Amino acid sequence: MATRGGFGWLCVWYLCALLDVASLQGSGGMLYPRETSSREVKELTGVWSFRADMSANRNEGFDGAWYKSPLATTGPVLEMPVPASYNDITQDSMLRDFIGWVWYEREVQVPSRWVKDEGTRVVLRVGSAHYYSVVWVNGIQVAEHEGGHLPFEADIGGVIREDPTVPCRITIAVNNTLTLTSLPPGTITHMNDRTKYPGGYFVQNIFFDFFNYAGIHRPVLLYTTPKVYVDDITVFTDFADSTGLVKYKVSVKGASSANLKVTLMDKDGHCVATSSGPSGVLKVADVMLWWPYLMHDNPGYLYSMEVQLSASDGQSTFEDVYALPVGIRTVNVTRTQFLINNKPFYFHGVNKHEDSDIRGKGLDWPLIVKDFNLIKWLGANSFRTSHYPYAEEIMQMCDRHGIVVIDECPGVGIKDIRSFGNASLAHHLSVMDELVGRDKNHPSVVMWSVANEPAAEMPPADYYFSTLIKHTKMLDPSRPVTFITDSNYARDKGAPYVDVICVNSYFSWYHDPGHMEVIPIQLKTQFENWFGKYKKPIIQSEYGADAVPGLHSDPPMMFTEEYQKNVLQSYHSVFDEKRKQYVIGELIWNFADFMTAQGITRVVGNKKGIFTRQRQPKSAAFILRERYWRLANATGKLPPWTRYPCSL
Ligand code: GCB
Repeated sequence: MATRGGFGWLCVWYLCALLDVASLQGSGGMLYPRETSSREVKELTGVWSFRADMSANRNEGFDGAWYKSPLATTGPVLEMPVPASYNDITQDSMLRDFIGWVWYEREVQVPSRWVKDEGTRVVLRVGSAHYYSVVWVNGIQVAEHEGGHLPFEADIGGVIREDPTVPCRITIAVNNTLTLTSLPPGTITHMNDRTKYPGGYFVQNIFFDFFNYAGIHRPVLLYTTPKVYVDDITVFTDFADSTGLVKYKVSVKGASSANLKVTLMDKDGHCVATSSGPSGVLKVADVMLWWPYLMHDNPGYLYSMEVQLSASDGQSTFEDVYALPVGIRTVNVTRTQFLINNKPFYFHGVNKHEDSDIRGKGLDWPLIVKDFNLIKWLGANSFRTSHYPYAEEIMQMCDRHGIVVIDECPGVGIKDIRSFGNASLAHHLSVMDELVGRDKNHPSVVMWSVANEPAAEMPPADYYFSTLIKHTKMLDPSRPVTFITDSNYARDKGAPYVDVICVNSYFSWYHDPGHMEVIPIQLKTQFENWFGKYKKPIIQSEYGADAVPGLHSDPPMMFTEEYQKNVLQSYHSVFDEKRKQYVIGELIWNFADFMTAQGITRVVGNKKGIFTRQRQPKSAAFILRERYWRLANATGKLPPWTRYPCSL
């Protein structure tokens, strides 16, 4: 991790160097679709037609070309909400546990001015679909994408203009099968013993601990841009004394040259800096830095960077406008500290899942806003996107509220040696390209996590992780990189390459169950081993215990609220000792109970939440709340009105 140099040209040089390296990545941008004076957005949220392909080989949809005609003409359809996982919407257990292709379809009335104006690009964007998707418009394939959790899009202007009289029919086939090379990986086992299983019986094996929800999880949209348009923006920020620096690079598509005007506005809409051209540095006097929640009395300060493009193709003139929220802050790591704006930052936060009743992993605004309210109530300043990238809308909330994010890719459950091969690595690298491409401009994102608890003791892991981590640093030299390891100290391959060591451990739960008295000694040993060997700061990236809400016992027994509470408190006393040395954070597992596959260790899901799945607090939530506000008061700079126990 590079450290920030002095002000002036050194700073500018450093930012330029960052930008040149970062601009090496992927060809196309994935700017979040925003309405501006030159762009319109049409959400396709609502009820779509749906059918799961229950045929033995799951291929009837392709054999019968279900995309060629309205889905209802090829068989019965269900009504299915988008966005949502399909698994918990019906009463059919076959659909809940379905593996294979499902088909979604809806018709859209595209505004005629979009169709008539040949100078308008009409783009279809899928926020995420889980995992492999093929998209057709009016029977013509327009996109194919591998991987859930990340957006993909296609310019469909040509297709809809072929026959403007027909409504635009969008068909999306989504396959949730996990393979040795997908992320997360999985395997399929065919059960061929006819004395035990019916013909054609197969199961999906997964190596991670959350329900394999599937479907179209995030909004599907149509949006427009002019034919010549702002395709991507990359910003790196720095500051010295009271001057902020925003080094930017804008990439344009549709023309070889364009005039660009860049204006940075403050929150009140006042222009604070301007520039022109595809790259440059905006200098902001009396800068308002982006600060984390509870570290400053004005957290999450965002400027708006407005990029105005004008270009001509000889016949017409095109004008495009895009407004990107920009937070000015720095991130650095030393041997023992994590610095935001050169001040020590201690992560007191949570691990989450995108998970809720009925919706599964579908984006749901009431849930998102409730979760942010709970995070703030708790006094948490951060979370980790365990175990996959979260919705862009959530990242935007983090920017606005100053919630710091460790941004994790879906590299979870890499346990089979065959998932360390070249094809797996190539896919993992391209997922990192997509993730960094999508999230690089979020000030809330302070670190990339490339994997969770891989079987890093396996021989190919060293090459795999050194390549992956180097690649991620090449994509974004401005942020530290980590992978999440577990308490098995043998799994330290990769640790030499990371900037921060993140360790998950479940003492007195998966090891020595019921023996909370071993926590202090085992936790101290864990920290001393890792720091002793690598001399890098450490985050306790997971710890916790299951608690069935309403179950009590004293003395505490496993699965009761008292046991969960006491486990947390035993960890906390060691954190308090080590955070004065090199422990830079603690993230509880988990924010809320969440659904898992059925199994003998899970009673309708994982119960390590400090909130229930319905977001009601268990006893542990109050313990954590007291602690987090105490930590915030000790490590942050809080104005009196935010001091615990005020109500928010
Ligand atoms: C872990 C995993 C997480 C699990 C958790 C548990 O180490 O990273 O995905 O849910 O433990 O509760 O077992």
